[in-house]
Amino acid sequence: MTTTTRTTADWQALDAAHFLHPFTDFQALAKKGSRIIERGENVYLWDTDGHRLFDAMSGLWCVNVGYGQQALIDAATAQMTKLPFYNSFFQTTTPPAVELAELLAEVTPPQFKHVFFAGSGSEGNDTVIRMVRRYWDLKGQPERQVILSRWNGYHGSTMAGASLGGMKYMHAQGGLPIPGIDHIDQPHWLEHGAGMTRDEFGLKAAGWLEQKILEVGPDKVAAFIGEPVQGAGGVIVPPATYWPEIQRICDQYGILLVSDEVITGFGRTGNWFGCETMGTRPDLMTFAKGVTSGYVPLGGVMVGERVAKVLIEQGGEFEHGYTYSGHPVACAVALANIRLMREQRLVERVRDETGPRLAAVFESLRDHPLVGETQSCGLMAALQLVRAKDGTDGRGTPFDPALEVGMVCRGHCFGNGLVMRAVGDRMIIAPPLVMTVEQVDELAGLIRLCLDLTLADLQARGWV
Ligand code: PXG
Repeated sequence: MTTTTRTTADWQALDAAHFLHPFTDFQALAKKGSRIIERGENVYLWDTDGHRLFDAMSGLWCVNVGYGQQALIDAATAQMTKLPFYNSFFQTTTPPAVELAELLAEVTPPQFKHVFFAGSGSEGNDTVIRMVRRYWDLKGQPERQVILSRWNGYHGSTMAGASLGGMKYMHAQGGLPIPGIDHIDQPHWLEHGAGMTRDEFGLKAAGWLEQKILEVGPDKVAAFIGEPVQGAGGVIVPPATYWPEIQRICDQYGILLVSDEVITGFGRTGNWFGCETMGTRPDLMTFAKGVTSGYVPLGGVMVGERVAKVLIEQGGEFEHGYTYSGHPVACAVALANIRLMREQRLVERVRDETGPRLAAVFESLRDHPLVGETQSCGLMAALQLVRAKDGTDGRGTPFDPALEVGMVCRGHCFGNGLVMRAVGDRMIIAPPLVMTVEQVDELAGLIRLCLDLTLADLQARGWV
């Protein structure tokens, strides 16, 4: 709790004076003043001016059980009272970390019996690189160093995470990627699939992995990492043919498959993990965000038996770990979060009720003059803003990117009580998994209102 009462302007001035925000143009924000979010309940947020917002981004893809869940609050309080911290180095452990490891083995696919805990998704992916290279060392193939990933994938913001990720603007700052990481194009049909059906394109895009493996040398490639559905890249749902073909290629060349489930894990796609939705059998799986619904930071890597067996039986010491690996408070909150998800059948609700309803809503939005392609998977969805809807394949004519039409739309969303993200001209959502079918309809109404306001605004500017 803060100890002082301040006005919005006070908070903005203090914020600008002292707080360097992530992924932010500091000067531009200081000029404009940040939005101060003060309170949350269920799927709603309130700012310091008392405005209510429908949080269709679940905080930052994480508050899956919604705000104000007493069971998580109680779990944190009880654990902080009993034992706020102890480490898991030096042959020690704590009961919440052990119980969470057991529960994770239960809710993840059957190949996963072990977990390595970290503090975030980025740290989890750092662990992935260390672990993958260690695995191949122990297998007697130390030359297998190269990890392949995709352009416009997102895997975090540490040196390792940003290197695995395919955001060129991130690579441009700080001399990235680090050595031994290489990228292939993303399975984005709108960008690369002209003249092909989605299924044809899915096979072609997976083929880029095989081409890259042959180019690098099959005996040098250690692993392939990808998000089942790209999140930060713009909710890009790959064609159904893509992931099974990726799995086939990884199997053929003996390459480890890593599923980055930081966003898609814990129910987001209508199964516990996105790999189940996409039909892959990953060897490693990064998680964070939804494991605690973001109430406290926790991340980690699920380690499949293929890798775990080698690390355990042939390993000796694995020289890696974080102070907060297995933090007892974070693990206690994760336990409460996963139990709540089970009690409330959240994954089943996304699969059978809210997910299909959201899919129908996004399909119906295609009648709007500004909307080209729409995509959804469970409770994540995207719509592409277009200048004109020519043709029949949903491509339409894009806006000039310099106009930043997505940001115009985003402004109308914030101004009318809706948090919806813009990735270029692609508007994306990932609402809390606790939302009801009625709230999906409420969200649909808000989105349509904001699209109408955006259209009127663009017409007034003469951009459409
Ligand atoms: N992998 C994936 C797939 C992610 O989405 C990370 C790793 C890194 O997690 P940490 O906990 O280190 O942030 C993420 C994080 C956005 C946005 O703009 C997305 C993320 C983080 C910040 C912003 O959509 N995803």
